[in-house]
Amino acid sequence: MRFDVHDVPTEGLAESETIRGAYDCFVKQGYAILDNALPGDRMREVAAEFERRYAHYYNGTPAGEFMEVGNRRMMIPVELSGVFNDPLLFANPYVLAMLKMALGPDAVIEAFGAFVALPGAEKQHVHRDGPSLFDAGIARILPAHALTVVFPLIEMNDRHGSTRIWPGSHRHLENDPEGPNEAPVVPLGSCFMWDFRTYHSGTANVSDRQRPMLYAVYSRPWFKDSENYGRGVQRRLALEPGLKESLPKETKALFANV
Ligand SMILES: O=C(O)CCC(=O)C(=O)O
Repeated sequence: MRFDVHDVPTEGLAESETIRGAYDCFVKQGYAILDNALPGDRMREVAAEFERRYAHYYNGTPAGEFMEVGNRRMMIPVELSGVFNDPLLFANPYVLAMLKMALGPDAVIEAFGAFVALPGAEKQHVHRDGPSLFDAGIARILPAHALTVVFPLIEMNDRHGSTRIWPGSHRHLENDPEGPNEAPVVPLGSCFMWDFRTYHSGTANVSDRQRPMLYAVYSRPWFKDSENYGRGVQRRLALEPGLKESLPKETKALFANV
């Protein structure tokens, strides 16, 4: 389900009906889409800078810190500097309000980077971002311990590809790939968030353009994603020197583990 936050004032978000509705959807369906969480124009600037800074990863032979996450798909670190050093991205007020509800007041940022699906990328394997915390039935009724938020840098659609999601699958121990699923259209300025346990998969990119999207992972403060970063290929977070110190108290708290 999607929630348009365009006219939602950023004060008192914990009481906002829209944010409460999005949180309810996140708890029950394991995902939510927030439309107009950022100005589309701002995201176009970010997308242009992304191309300038990171196109060398996918033009020619990829080199540097990256992980292959499927056929013609990669995950790369994005340094929070320049245009990426923008609290609208890593501490978006709407996302922050959802985080506090889903992960508690001490939620931290765990990782930041980008997924890129190159032209011709086939559909990705269905996966969740990490295993259950416990190998027991209780795992599926627990509240979230981590979540992923993506910000498309090109519209997610059936040509560029999108992220197919299996609503409610965070409450299942195994996923039924034939079960109800959807691959939403997500424009620039919207963000798509899912519980770490929710099954999902990037769909094929049948266009001739690469499809980058920024991702941010947030978690409860005691959680460390050793599944995706344990191999030590890629940094989870790369910050411009002095970034943390420059932030106001509430935002700085997101970086408590850095
Ligand atoms: O490319 C996508 O839409 C999803 C990527 C993803 O979930 C992953 O690589 O873990």
